[in-house]
Amino acid sequence: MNAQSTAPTRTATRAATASVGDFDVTAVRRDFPILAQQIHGKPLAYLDNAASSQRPQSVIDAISHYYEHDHANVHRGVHTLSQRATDAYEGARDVVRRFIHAKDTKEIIFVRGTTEAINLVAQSFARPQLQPGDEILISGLEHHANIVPWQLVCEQTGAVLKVIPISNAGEVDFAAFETLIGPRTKLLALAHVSNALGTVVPIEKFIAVARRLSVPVLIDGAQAVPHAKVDVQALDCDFYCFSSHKMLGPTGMGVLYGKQSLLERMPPWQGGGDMILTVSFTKTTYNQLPWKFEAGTPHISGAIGLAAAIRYLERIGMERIARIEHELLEYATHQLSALPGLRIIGTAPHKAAVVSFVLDGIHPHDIGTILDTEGVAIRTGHHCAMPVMEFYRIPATARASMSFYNTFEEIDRLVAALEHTRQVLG
Ligand code: 7TS
Repeated sequence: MNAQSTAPTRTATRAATASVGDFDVTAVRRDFPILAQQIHGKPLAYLDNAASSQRPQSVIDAISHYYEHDHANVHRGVHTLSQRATDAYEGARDVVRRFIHAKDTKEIIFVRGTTEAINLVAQSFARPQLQPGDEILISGLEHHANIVPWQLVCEQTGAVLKVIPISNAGEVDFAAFETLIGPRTKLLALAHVSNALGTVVPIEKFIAVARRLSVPVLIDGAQAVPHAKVDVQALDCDFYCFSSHKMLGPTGMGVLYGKQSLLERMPPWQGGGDMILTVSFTKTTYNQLPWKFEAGTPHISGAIGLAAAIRYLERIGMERIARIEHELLEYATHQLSALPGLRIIGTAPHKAAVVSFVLDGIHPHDIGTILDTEGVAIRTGHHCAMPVMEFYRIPATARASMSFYNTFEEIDRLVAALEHTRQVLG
């Protein structure tokens, strides 16, 4: 009821915000062919962007163009196609470098995704230096990708995993952090943005403390890079990881940024072709950065697609994206809060466009299934953040996550579909 009574005022807001600057959401949506389809006879409302975003035509075209005209293996042949492929692959590295403002392309390692980036740092950076009793510090809102690699390395070395608690609102407890970080802390690994709650962690504050104590810092930026400007030099973190598929690019592609001085000291993680200079049965010498960490034929089309995705994001502008998504978040939070029996999980004042929620008496999986019949795609489950669910003593949440190409109308459809769910199951 409340939602219906507030809808007219929100409609006025919609009209105003649909045109932030010269942003035309209808035109933008035409760039994403997948969005213009019906699911179960209803227009698709894709609100599962935190799991994976969709791709604009320019990304699809860049990948097709590469396979149609330029494909060959990289760093190998003197023939024209191999040189073109190498130029495109290495050119993509520079696009990424510029996008996150790294100093040098040597600091940009192409990997399969955030998960692989974190595992690389755990095994190549942390493992060789960890002694029994040393500590790795993470927070209570991490994705499993920023928990399990540290548990593995702790099992391998006798190091101990320490966890900074979170508050009921879903914020990382800074005071607790200050008491937990200490002389035995060998690495601080924090999410920039929580995928399950949407919390934007004020990592600058945490990094400043770690810097004072000379503790290296890894940031899991999987949910941050697609939604706001990230400057790794300004942040002054040691490692920063993200995935292409959450930022309009292809799957199977991601980035590990690392400070050159640290990457130089780290041993290779995987061995094989491309990461060596010379190989003999008695002695092998390793390639320079960044190739030292890229064993085997890389995901060439993935890098090219990622570069195209970055160009698209830059054309729209990261500041504008952040503003639009903030409007969507505010609207969704307002409208969903008005639904009787709905509780939002994660209420930090500073959030990305993620709204996790539970509905009284209805399992999130049932919500997801009914919403799908209405054409509304959300994610339900533990979001690979089981400790977060445990903290709130719930098995799962329903999660709507927005991108700049979403509309206020789609949020209205989410709300209407939830009303319908309550009528069917409540
Ligand atoms: N870190 C965070 C904060 C994430 O949200 C994810 C994926 C990962 C790491 C792992 O990224 P990957 O590309 O290596 O798989 N998050 C989600 C999600 O929220 N729903 O599906 C995947």
